[in-house]
Amino acid sequence: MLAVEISRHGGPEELMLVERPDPVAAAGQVVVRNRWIGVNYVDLQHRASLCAMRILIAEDSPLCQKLVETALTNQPYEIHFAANGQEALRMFEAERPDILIADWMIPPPSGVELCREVRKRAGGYTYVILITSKSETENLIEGLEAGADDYVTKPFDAGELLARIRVGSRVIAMSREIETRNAALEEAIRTDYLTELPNRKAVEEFASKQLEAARRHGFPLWIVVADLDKFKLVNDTYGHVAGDQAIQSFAELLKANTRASDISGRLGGDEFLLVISHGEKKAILQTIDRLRADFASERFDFAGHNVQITTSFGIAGLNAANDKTVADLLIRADKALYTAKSAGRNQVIAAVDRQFVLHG
Ligand code: GH3
Ligand code: MG
Repeated sequence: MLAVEISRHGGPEELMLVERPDPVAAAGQVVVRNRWIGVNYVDLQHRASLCAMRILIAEDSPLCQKLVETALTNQPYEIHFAANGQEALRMFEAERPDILIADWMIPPPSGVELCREVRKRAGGYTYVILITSKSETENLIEGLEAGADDYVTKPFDAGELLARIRVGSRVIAMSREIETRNAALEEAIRTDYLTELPNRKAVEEFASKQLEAARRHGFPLWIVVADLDKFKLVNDTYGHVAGDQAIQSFAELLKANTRASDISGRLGGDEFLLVISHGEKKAILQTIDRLRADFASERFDFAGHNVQITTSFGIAGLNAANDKTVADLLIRADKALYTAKSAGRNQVIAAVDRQFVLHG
């Protein structure tokens, strides 16, 4: 028996894959336990679409509530009830259910108004089923235009409701899969493949946001450009794989020394960018010089050769009166880096008001 744990909303639920035939569960079934539904046995195929679905039911009639509850007995859904529109909206905000089943006629806001509210919210898709009476069915266009995906007419059959919920589950499962893939793609286009650091796009976007915030709230902002010294020689002498290893090692050092409020990224090649906020000049210079010294003291074993690699750094501090964009800061940080290179490399140069050599 294999145990898989999924964690959703306030506590782990348990998924166990039954590998051998069992008195109750057949092989290839997943045993689902959670606090709302007890124990259920679900085909593996339907695991993704069924076991994690959360349903919010906005229904004030006890009779109708009972009917829905009966329809969902022994089904692998998390069920929550709200007795009026206001409570439903509050629970919707807190729980973000996968499926909302709303009676058209509940104390305000009505089921249709709930639909409109739900569709205004950003975030993952919620499948909405309206419960209507015969007379409301005539106004169905209004319900569908308000954002409902489907409807059932009272008095409804438990089997029909369940079938419609299963349609919703399939739609939501697909929608979640697309959302997950989109999120992964978003992450990928902002991540450097070799180092898994934020890439140029990500780090420049972050820098722009920080610059706006720093100008608005008046906190210090520093842009640091780092470039490995004579790195082409490393590649030419020890090979590209050795070069990659050095780049990854420098990236690890950056990751370990970047605060959650800051960012370090790879601009490309052997060039990196750090965006640091809220620090005073002296502390920033010390931090960067410690990075320089730490990396310079690292020893690489490239095919039996003991190799050390140094880095040059250029720093620019935000001058709110003159720096309008990140590019303005980058130009000065690049100039400082250039000075560091021509002054002999393995040093940190800051260009704040004037350029000066800090460590040589
Ligand atoms: P300088 O001290 O002036 O910076 O000299 P340099 O040789 O480091 O010159 P430069 O920064 O222009 O060279 C960057 C080199 O980085 C060129 C290229 O061979 C190498 N490079 C770029 N991307 C990669 C990569 O992904 N992996 C490896 N191994 N090398 C790379
Ligand atoms: Mg270089």
